Amino acid sequence: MQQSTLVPVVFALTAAACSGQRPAVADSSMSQNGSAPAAACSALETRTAEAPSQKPALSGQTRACGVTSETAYAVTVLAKGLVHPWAVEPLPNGDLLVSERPGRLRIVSAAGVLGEPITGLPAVDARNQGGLLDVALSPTFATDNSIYWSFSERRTGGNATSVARGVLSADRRSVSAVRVIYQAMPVYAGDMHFGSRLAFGPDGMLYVTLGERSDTPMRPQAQQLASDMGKILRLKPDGSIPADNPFVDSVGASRAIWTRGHRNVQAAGFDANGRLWEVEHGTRGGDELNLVQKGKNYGWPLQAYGIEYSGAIPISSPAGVSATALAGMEQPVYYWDPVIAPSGMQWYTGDAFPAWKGNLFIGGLKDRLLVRLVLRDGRVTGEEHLLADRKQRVRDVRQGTDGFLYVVTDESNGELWKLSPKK
Ligand SMILES: [Ca+2]
Ligand SMILES: [Ca+2]
Repeated sequence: MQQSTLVPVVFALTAAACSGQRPAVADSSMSQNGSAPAAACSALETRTAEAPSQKPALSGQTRACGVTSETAYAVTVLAKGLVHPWAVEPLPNGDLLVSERPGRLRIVSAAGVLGEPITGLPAVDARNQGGLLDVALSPTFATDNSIYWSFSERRTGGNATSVARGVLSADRRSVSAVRVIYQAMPVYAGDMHFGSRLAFGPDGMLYVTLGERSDTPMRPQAQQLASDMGKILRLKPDGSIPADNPFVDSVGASRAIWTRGHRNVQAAGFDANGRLWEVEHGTRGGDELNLVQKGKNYGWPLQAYGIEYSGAIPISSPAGVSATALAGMEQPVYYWDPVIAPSGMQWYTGDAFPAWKGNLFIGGLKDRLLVRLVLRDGRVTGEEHLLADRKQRVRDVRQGTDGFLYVVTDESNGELWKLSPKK
């Protein structure tokens, strides 16, 4: 099953990394030398914006400098024939848990042997964007083999995203003690914008990202505290509600809510400082990177960059008109116009690629590539697009215990890739 492919060595130190008066430098020095490169470099994105009249509220908020990796890596295709894989989750022993959207969970060994579907998972509603979604290991996995997964659950009158927990058997062929620990509400008869990613924080809590179900009548729910739609939730590992959630005392509110105003969040992760970030599918011209902070409002659908996918301008919001900057709502740290269609993210903390330490990797579905962002002081200072030559929709990216990056591609014949330093 294993098949290795080497990619050409890519080195920076070219005029493409930075132009103008500034000396040509690789991104690693650019991010450390205290300068502000945004004003004097070539943006990676050169295509026409969907909403060219919109201006960013913050400098460097879009179209960051193009940067080039000063590191050589090899890509190994560990598995092929996966059906719309949605999540890859490295296990402590180097094997990989992989979800397939139609409802299967498998283990691919570190050597690339594709395992049979793990039995015991409940049925999923695998239509369009729905199905088996993210997988996460419990913080206590080493002692109890507990795993969590999110999925589109068929319910009376429609469906919605749910989160389940189960225990992986010693032979890793089945899960037992399966319990749905949270059912997002309300139920809706649709097949889009289910989210979702699962991320355990340094506080031991489980953060669950959701979508707002896409259809225009559902959009206002992203702002409504009575609904889980368009929210990031914070749960105890057993699914109960932490007492310090921001809306636990708000009458009529879903007590699980951590933040609101999201469109469809399929990427979330904690950085080395324990801060939660998410990347969400925005409008046509409005994909966003956000720093997720307790109780805050991220705008959708009242505040948004971009235009309707239909081409309509402006975004139709409950108020009739959307704006790009409203009082009391958070600005994205960064946005993409045109979009990348983000899914899956990883803050790189490993030792295998020292040049990438502290960088943020994000899957890109639309242009079929892996995004690398360089950040400095909480702002994006550089962007690179990797793996575009493979022309596959990148659905998830995770760092293994070996410090390598693992990627799955959202295709009917999806693949699992390992990025390791080129010897
Ligand atoms: Ca995951
Ligand atoms: Ca927003």
